[in-house]
Amino acid sequence: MENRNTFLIIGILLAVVVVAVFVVQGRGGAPVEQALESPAPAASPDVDTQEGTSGAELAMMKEVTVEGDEYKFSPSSISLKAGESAKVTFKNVGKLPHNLVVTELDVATETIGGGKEDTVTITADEAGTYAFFCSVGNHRSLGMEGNVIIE
Ligand SMILES: [Cu+2]
Repeated sequence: MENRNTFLIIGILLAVVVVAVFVVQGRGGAPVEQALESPAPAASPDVDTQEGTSGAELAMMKEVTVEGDEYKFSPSSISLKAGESAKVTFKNVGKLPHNLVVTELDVATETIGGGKEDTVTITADEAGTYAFFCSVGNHRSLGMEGNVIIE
């Protein structure tokens, strides 16, 4: 009978010691340290995008819009300086198909229907006056012509 009581007391003491060890460990600073070690926010990516040289050149390129209608261009002249390039957007504001052609400068838009547009680049090398016109049917003789004037 005494042996059993002794074992019981030893068992209870062991249990108390185990619980005490758990409590002490639970108070350890480990969780706090982890909180302090949260990763630094990732550096924001460099948003300073570099535009290619071509982008910068396009931005500086002169832009001209020419409207085509039955049977005229507006404006009917495009002025450029020699060595300059221009982005020419041809808008067909009429009902019939039209285009814009500069034979001498080797430039031609697509033939486009009413409401459509097409863009071409004209590079002016030599000074001079170069006719542009619509090559559809007899549109040129009906008035669809103008001049690219390079100075
Ligand atoms: Cu035309």
